[in-house]
This record gives sequence, C-alpha cells and structure tokens, in this order.
Amino acid sequence: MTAYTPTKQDKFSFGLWTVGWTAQDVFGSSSRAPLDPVEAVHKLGEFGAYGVSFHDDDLVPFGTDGGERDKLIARFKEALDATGVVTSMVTTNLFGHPVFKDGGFTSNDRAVRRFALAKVARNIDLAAELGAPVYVMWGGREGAESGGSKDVAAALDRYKEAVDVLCAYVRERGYNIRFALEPKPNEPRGDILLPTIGHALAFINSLEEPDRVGLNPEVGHEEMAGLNFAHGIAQALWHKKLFHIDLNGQHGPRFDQDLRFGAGNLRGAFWTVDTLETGGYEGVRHFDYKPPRTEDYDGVWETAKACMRNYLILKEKAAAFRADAEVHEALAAARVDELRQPTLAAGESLADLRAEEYDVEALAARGAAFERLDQLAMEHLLGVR
Ligand code: GLT
Ligand code: MN
Ligand code: MN
Repeated sequence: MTAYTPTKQDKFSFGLWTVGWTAQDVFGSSSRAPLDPVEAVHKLGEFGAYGVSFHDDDLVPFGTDGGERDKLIARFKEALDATGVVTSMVTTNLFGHPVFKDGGFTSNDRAVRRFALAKVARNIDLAAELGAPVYVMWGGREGAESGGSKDVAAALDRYKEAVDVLCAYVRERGYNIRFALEPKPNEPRGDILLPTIGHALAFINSLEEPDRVGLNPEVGHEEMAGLNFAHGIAQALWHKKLFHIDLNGQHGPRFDQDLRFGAGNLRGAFWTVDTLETGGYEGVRHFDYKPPRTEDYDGVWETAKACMRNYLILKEKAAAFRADAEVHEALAAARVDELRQPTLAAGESLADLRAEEYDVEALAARGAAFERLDQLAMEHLLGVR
C-alpha cells in the first residue's frame, strides 16, 4: 500500500481550480464552500504533491487590485515556502467573466481583445516572479455557436497575433517561460478554435516563435472528440511539443467530465502512463479534474490522493508489462521493433523496391499477432500477471 505514496520526485501537480472547485454547474449552485488557496497548498504538499498551478483569478479574485492583491500573493508565497510546493504552471482566466463571452484573443470586439492581452501580460509577470516554467493558454471561449458569426481565418490571425505578442513580451523581459496551448473541441463554446492536438500543432507552425510554444493536452478533451489520447501525446512528443499535460478521466464523447485520473477510460489511462513513462516526457504530471459535486472536502481530498495513487499504480503495471518476458516475445511476434527499421536500407532507392518480387498473397496471409499483446496488457491491468 505504502508503495503508492507519492513523493516530490513523482512531480505531481494540481490546479488550484481543481480541488478548489466549489461544484457549481449548469443546473445548480455550489455544493462546497470556497477553499483558501493557502489551505490547498498545505494539503497538496502534505499528500506529496510537487507543484501547484493557478489562473490569475483563482489566486486573486477578478477586480482585486493594489494592496489587497499584493497581500493575497504574499500569503500564497508563504504557503509555497512553508511546504516546498512549487508553482509549476500558471494560466489566465479568459472565460469566466462575461466580458469574455465571445472569447479573449479572438473576440470580435477589439476592445475585449486588448483587455485580454493586458490581463495575460500582467499575470505573466506574476508567473515569472514565482518561477513558473510553463504558461498555459486554454481558449475555451474562443469559438462560436452561431453560424456566420466568426470569420475563422480572421480569428486565427488574431490568435496568432496574441501568441506572437506574448512570446515577444516574454523574450524581451528575459523570462524563462514557455507557452502551452490546450486544445478542446467544445464546451463552453459550441465549437472551439484549435479543437484537437493536431489542430494546435499545425497552428504552432504559423507562429513567429514556434520553439517557445507547445501543448498542454488534456485526456478528457481528446476523448470528447473520440480520439486516442496516448496516440495524441505520442505525436506531441514526436514533435517535441509536449510541454505540459492535463491528466483526468472521461467516459467517451459527452460533456467534459474532468473525473479523477484513472476513472472513465482506464485502459486509455494505462497507455497514457506507459507513453509518458517510456516516451521521454520530463514535465510535471498535472491533474486537471473536478471532484464531483456529490463530495464534501473529505471526498475532495480522497480524489486528489486517488489521482496520484492511480498514476503510481498504473506506472507500476506499465513497467511490469514492459519487463514481462512473454510480452517481449509477443512484441517480437507483432514486429513492433521492425517498425523502427527504415523501409529503405542505406543506399537503396525507390527503384530497388520497384524491382523486387513480392509474394503479396503470402504477405496478406500473415497474421499480425497484435491481440496477444493487447491481452497481456489487459491481464497486467487486471492484476492477474
Ligand atoms: C478550465 C478548463 C481546463 C483548463 C484550465 C486552464 S481552466 O478549468 O476546463 O481544461 O485546463 O485554463
Ligand atoms: Mn485542462
Ligand atoms: Mn476538462
């Protein structure tokens, strides 16, 4: 049991808005009282978390200025110092206030776009002050419901303009910060811009400083679009763009459930952990989930501990799968290694391939032997191996 106790080396982190979600939803008001960010940091630190992340408005309520803002930041810093918890990521709330009802960076209203950029820049200064290496941009309100209301090309021009301006700002200030775009297909907007990992990767190529910008993919967001999250992050890693990750749980295409990590698609979670642990990901293991509305704070802390515990259990299962001799055999039978071999040998040309004789029927008759491998993974996951 104690084997699954998290330590700071595991690099787990949580958003203040996760354990601090007071559980208001579209149909009902809050079921929990607000949580003091200072208490959140102390609890998370006590449970073994490495980092904490926050939106500007999670720490300093919208519209709080001057001395009161300074006080809130100072007591938050005290909590970080007392617990050794670090600020692993910072982000901006460009979705909660009604001013952002048509988005921040891509609102049709130019004055709103200008206000949004100013809001982000101010919070980037705080992120730099707290030493956060990653700054997330989740554009949940960047999108549309109404046909004809959004010129998508112009919106992407403005999205690019915003990210370019902020990259230049960070560079000019000498801040050691990289940006991570977080895709989501829908909710709260009917259709959100940059809906998937793939869309966001393509968008990054159009930026002035593409090296400074990567991704913060979220399990549930890709699964809402019916996509394979482990494959998505594997591609992000291949592009060297997995700067951060939002781990949580989701039951297929439906509303964004933000369940604790491991709930929902458990098999998907297994392959996600396997990909992170074997694919060279070095960032924090960040949980972005919402403790269900049914829970009081005891339940909230149970879910926070469970996110980390489930990750560690799955990490052990994935490692056992990778170390299993029968799995090695099954991998060989499935020619998994063979895919790493270039299709053309050194010095060969397409002409050599065209000249070769192929026994197509024999190749077609050859079984791929993938299911045995899948079953072995399943048995590790089910705890019978
Ligand atoms: C919001 C959203 C998350 C994002 C957060 C960062 S805020 O809770 O649902 O997916 O990661 O802005
Ligand atoms: Mn998220
Ligand atoms: Mn989500």
